[in-house]
Amino acid sequence: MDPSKAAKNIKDAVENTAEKVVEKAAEMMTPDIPGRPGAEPPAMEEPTEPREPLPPKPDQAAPEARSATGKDTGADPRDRAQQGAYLTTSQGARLRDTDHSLKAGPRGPLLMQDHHFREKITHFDHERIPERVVHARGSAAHGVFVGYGTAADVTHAAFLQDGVQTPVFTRFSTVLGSRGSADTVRDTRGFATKFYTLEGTFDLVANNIPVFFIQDGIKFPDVIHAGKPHPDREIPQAQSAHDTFWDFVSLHTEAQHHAIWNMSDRGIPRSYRMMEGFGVHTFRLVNAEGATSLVKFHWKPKLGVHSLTWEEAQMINGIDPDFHRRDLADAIEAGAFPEWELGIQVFEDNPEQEFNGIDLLDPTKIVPEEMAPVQPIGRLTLNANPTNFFAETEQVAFHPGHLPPGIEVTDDPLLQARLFSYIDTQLTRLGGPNFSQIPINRPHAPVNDMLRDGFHQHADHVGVAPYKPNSLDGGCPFHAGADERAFQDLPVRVAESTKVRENPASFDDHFSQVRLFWLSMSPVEKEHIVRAYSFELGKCYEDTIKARQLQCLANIDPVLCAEVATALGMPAPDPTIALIDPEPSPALSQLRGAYPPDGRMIGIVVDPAGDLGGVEALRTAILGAGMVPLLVAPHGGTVDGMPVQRSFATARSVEFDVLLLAGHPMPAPDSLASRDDKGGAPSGPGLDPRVQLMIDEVWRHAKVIGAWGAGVDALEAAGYSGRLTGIVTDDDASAVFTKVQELMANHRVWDRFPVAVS
Ligand code: HDE
Repeated sequence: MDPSKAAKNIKDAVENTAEKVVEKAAEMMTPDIPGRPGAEPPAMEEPTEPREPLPPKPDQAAPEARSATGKDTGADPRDRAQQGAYLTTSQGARLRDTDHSLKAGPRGPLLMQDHHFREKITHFDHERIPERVVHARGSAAHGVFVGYGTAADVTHAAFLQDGVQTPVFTRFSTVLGSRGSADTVRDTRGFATKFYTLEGTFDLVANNIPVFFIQDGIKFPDVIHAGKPHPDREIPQAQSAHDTFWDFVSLHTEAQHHAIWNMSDRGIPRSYRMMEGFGVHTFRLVNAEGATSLVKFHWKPKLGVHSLTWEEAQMINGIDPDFHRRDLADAIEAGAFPEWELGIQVFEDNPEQEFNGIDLLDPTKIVPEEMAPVQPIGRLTLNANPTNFFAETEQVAFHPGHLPPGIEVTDDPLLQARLFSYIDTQLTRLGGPNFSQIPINRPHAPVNDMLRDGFHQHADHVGVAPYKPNSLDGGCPFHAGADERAFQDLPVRVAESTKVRENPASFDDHFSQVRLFWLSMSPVEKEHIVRAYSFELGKCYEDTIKARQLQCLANIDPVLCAEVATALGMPAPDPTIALIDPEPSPALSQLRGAYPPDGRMIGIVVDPAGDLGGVEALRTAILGAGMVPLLVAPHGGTVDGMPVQRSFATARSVEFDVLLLAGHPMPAPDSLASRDDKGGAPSGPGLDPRVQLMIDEVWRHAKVIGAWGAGVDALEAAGYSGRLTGIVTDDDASAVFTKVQELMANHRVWDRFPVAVS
């Protein structure tokens, strides 16, 4: 054939295929499955027609358009992003070419005068800023907080009044890992919310654990240095299962309470959407009459508190290290907006600052909810994903000292230290003192400070007298009194005392509430705690450290100690203190009934060669119920016109909350162990080994399984016949889904496995 004709044929064929692929891709783009990367489906060919930048995706929002001094500019927040159809320099000059540097001839050296090259590379060289020293790994969302008005008797904070809507930005995080570390590690989670109130920004910088490792902020570098990777080899990343961590917590025993929470299922949440949040410290509220109360803040998730299993968490770290980040963004994109109620425990502001013998200034202690119920005061809904991770999630700067009138701090020595640390850290991290002028940090209240100049000053201040008193600027700005809603420093009495470096005696009890936590757990939660300590200490090298921590466990509970000692192959010591049995606090357990399944992932295994009747309707029903159906098939593309989200090669059970079997897929051509390691898994007759593996894993992880039609045969082939706990079979998909939903409300099939510890 004439070579030019051949070339044309090939070109036509490529174009036809390209068109088809694009059409197919557009068809397959169901708007309902979250995860779409752009606002519009991409064209196959590189677009050449100049046009304005694409808009953000519908699920995204940017910080409100405020001036550097908090004024609502009324501008579209997107005006801050890139504009116009043409590529420009940072000075706005249009560019002809960004693909070639300016050279002395096509094969010559680069020319120094190439300002575009220098600007592009220089900027790139400086794209990174220091990551947070702790809580480096995180993800965030925009939302709204609505006050219930129920806090009016204890605080005059305006944003808590009935029906007041306040925009918020919430960032969740792990503590120990670097910015690129995996999400589902065993760790505490940060839960920091910036309320842009009209009386000044309020930052509630909370955790998902109500107590902290240390009582005095001066120990923060110690506990963090112990938890971070070893300084010599810089391993392990984002983990507490190593010698330095257990060395510290077994010596500095006030850390034991926080440590048992980490070893419980709270250390491996299923989702940021399924975590409680705790302000940890006691705060002081003041009402309109000037009366004060002491309070602890709580966030209660609408979806309940749920966790991963340890094996799931470990597998997810490899399979989807962004699991929590993706979960939050996907849920919001799918319209399953995460919600929490903000609540307070209220205590009398007595001179001892204690409640029922519990020192309210000791951040290693809780007040059980049975003693002081959590009273709801407002609702948080996260309803938009950030438009730009760096600009918003990375640059947001929280500070526990950002308080509106009506909320004040106490003398908790940990909180007092935090009041210094958070501004200090931003100086390095965000490059100077003007970080509150970065768009995500701009208050929504008018700012009229006398702070001037500094790196990255965005405000163009007027006047000549940024000092007080002055007459040259007409005396501006003026002090505000209580009538003008000024933040008042309460005249709290500080007892006359001597300067000391010591804790009050009431801080000395390091074990009774750890025991309270242990005794409040259900048997299965106790099993998980035993497993977690056994794993973590089993990863330590030094026997001395294991023995020292076993001594701490003996001071918590003899059964816990004995079980972990057995796992470590070490003797269980006797307690060195008298063990007292406190009244358990059921509120500490995560197993507290049924919750909505919003945003859960449902894997549906289909067999393209089998009967697909009911699958399309099932997908619609799952979406209608606020969950996400993911079709899992032997290959990608489509099955019976339905888009496939996972092939057997790409799927892993840990991505799903529930597994539904709509068919009995025979081993697919790529199920050879040489092509897909998972294909080497043992399997029942005529069943793709990857499907068998998924069934085995969801069974092991106590998740609900549903099957109908040939799916029931697949279950039988896999060895799961009969009425097994948490396996639902019925004649059709909709009957199965109804029963599955009932079971899902409890998160897992808790009674699938017997427990040894009670
Ligand atoms: Fe933090 N903490 N912290 N912390 N913390 C930071 O601030 C610090 C503590 C918490 O998403 C840092 O901007 C000290 C308790 C969250 O941006 C830093 C002490 C609680 C976040 C810092 C504590 C927290 C941080 C690092 C002991 C729960 C992430 C970067 C006195 C109530 C916020 C930054 C975000 C971040 C210091 C103890 C929660 C270094 C010195 C207790 C959720 O300033």
